[in-house]
Amino acid sequence: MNDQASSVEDVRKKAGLRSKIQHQLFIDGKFVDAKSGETLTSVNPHDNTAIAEVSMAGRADVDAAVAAAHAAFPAWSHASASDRGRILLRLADLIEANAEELARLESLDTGHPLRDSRALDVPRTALCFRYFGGMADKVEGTTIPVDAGFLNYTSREAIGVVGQVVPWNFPLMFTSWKLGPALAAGNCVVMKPAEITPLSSLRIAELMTEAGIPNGVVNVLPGLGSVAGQYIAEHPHIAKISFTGSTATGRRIVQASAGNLKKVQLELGGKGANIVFEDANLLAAVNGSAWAIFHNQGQACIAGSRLMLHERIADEFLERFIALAKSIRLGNPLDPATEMGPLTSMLHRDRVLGYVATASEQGGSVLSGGKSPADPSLADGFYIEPTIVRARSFKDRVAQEEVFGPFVTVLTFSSDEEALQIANGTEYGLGAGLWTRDLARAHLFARELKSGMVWLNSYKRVHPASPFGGVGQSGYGREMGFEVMREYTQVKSVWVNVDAKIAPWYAR
Ligand code: TAP
Repeated sequence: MNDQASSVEDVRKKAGLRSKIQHQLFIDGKFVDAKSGETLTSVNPHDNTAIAEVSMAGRADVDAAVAAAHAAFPAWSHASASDRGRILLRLADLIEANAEELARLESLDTGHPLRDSRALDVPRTALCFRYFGGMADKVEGTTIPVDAGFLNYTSREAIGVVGQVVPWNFPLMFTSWKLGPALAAGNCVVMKPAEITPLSSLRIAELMTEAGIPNGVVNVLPGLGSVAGQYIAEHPHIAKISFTGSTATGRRIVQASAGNLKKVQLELGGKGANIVFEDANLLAAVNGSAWAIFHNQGQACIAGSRLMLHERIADEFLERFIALAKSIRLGNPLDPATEMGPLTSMLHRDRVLGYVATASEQGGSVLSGGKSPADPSLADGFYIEPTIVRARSFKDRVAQEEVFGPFVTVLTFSSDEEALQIANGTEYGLGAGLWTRDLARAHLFARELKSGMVWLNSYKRVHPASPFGGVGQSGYGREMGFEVMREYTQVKSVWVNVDAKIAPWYAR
């Protein structure tokens, strides 16, 4: 880390933040130090300086949070659903009232350009809490026609204490994706943000208190995945875990959860196929494809990281696409003119650069980027130029593995059959998209793509009302919409003998 590290107060002022940067664990409605006293350093990815020393949760802190959540559960789960909803609606209003602060904090901690944090992360976070605030009293049971004389009805009940592990790529937005539905359904939560990006989740905890969330209902524990995260997955008194992150860690979570047969929901990696056909509107496709991969420096599970071009338009498309990539403005995330910031950690920047070498080793060619920018003002940050690599085969590692950076792998095809074979030729199945004017082809691909989400003539659209999740090695379960309410509730079936005529089974 750079030695120019200054005090958290200096950092706060320099970033234009009015409120204190919260850096302790949030347990039972209070901000507290970790029992061990240990901390981890949150780093500004723009210049590798320290932002804050953040308390680091250990197993004893997880135990304390689980106990607080259990104590809060009976009252929270039995509260009127509209009262729970009202707190989430108030939180959405508070997020909007503090929008600029939250946007700056998120940009400081993650490297998201401020224009993205302002236009996307913060509004989407408020939208998500508002959607699930409205959802709280819309979760209904059913009545089921069974044997004569019986009334059979179902109700959806909260599961209990749920564990949530949030990744570092969209920490603010994913905090709302996880907390919104869990709380609307009446669960209590023990959440671990990623060790490198804990600050916006802690600020949300603070705003939740202001919105009126009872103590213990939400607990936020920054800490290491291998310690606090692993223990949340193992914990015998946590009934469900919702995880977003890599497929490798997802497998570890499943193993750890087996001890008490936790319900598991996994949103894992992806290798999105973004297919441009010969009849596409090229201008729209070039712009949409750049957004698909370069937004958030490509650190998105649904990134369009395989750019598949029909061979007839490939040259013209690439000429325009490369020109656009080269024109993207890299810079300090807190500068509103910046269009691409740094990657979120040094380790991850190095991991992504490693894939440039991998591409060349397998006979691929770098068409643009592939290195850190020459600009000396960015030299201490974790920047990579928008990178376009042409692979030799769709079986090459850069066409199969999730790179998770501003790194797109170009592949070409000559027929619809070949396009489908390439698109479905990975272990992942999260998001995919296509650009075409042919309606029948568009819907045929929508049906045949092995993917949880498909975008036609657009890419990477998300909304709290629309189910989000994958198939294959991209995980199981769905976030968002009515679907996610099934994930955070369990069904009870109640039988009532109204006037059933039951002949005695043991007639005497
Ligand atoms: P992961 O290790 O999967 O990290 C994601 C989250 O899981 C973090 O909060 C992490 O905590 C936590 N975690 C790590 N080990 C854990 C364990 N044993 N039990 C419970 N939680 C655990 O990802 P990474 O190493 O940061 O990134 C590696 C690759 O994963 C990326 O290159 C990318 O391909 C993929 N990734 C995908 C996503 C999405 S949205 N699907 C998000 C992030 C990364 P700590 O960070 O505190 O260790």
